[in-house]
Amino acid sequence: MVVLANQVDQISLLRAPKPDANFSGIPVINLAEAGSVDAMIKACEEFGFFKVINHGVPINIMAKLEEEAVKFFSLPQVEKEKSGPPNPFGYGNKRIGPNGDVGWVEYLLFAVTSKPFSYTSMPFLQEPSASLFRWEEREDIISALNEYISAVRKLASEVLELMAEGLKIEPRNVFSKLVMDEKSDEIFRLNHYPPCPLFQGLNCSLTGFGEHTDPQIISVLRSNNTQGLEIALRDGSWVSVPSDQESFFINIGDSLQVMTNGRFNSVRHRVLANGSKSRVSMIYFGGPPQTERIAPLPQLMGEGEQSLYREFTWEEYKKAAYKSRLADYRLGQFEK
Ligand code: GA4
Repeated sequence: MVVLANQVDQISLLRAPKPDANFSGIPVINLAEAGSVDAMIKACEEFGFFKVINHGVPINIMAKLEEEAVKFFSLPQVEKEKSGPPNPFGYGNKRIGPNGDVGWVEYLLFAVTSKPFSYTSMPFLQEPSASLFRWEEREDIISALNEYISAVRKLASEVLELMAEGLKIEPRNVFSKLVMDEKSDEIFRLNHYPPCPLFQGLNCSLTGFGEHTDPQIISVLRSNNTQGLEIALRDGSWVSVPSDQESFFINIGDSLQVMTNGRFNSVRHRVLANGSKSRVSMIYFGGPPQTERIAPLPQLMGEGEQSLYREFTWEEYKKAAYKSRLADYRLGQFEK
């Protein structure tokens, strides 16, 4: 009976056919090159998405966290469930968010905080919702998470500063200060898309994580060498992003789209699970403090230009997001 229920789950997530061949047009931004700022702005406008190379984050920090994530996801299901359910933080399996979305994915969601947390070894992470898992005894994954999050948070801030430079607005930290603030609302997510034996060898795939945009300012994603991520281009067509375990992928979130009055595009993306190979991804979501007013920056408004959005705070937007389905166009209700 359990087996049958599992198979029905898989069938309802079935998509045909398998993802198209890799798209070769993903913008690549070389952080070690001075001239990359203009290319970054173009990528934010055209795609809301780009890949970052020469980012300065040591590969071993990425590899270590991947290793620890694989160890966690290989635990027996009952062990993993001790860290769930993910409302909103903790272990989740197949159910995404509170409104009925499902995907062929299991994950861990963490709140990131700059306030010292009671686990001395865990300065950045808040406890997942259930503590039966005894996180305080999992030193290895906790230290890998902390090391990784510190590095990626710094990278997010650097990228946001380059964006301000490219847009020729002052101060340089106009975006980055929002995610670096001690009250900033940051989330970290480890995703595991397991293989799916039922569909191995068939020319089809499963919805791993359905299409959506990220509500925050910026997201920084790193995955292992398994493909699956797709982004929507401005014309609505979907392209497959070639995996690259040594690089990071940057997503523009809805809040940055609003702050640039629609100049930057928050990218719609999704993940297809391919049936035969595990995909592991780790994503940092940089959001502002709850009370922050999200509105177009006056420095970016041309003469007579009107805001496309009515005013709202990050807290309001987040509340609305958690009432929505994954694929909803969440900015719609805030448009003028
Ligand atoms: C999408 C981006 C992040 O993964 C996330 C997701 C969140 C969740 O998984 O709990 C949401 C989704 C995300 C947006 C709409 C709501 C909330 C699931 C969902 C249906 C952690 C986030 O911040 O928003």
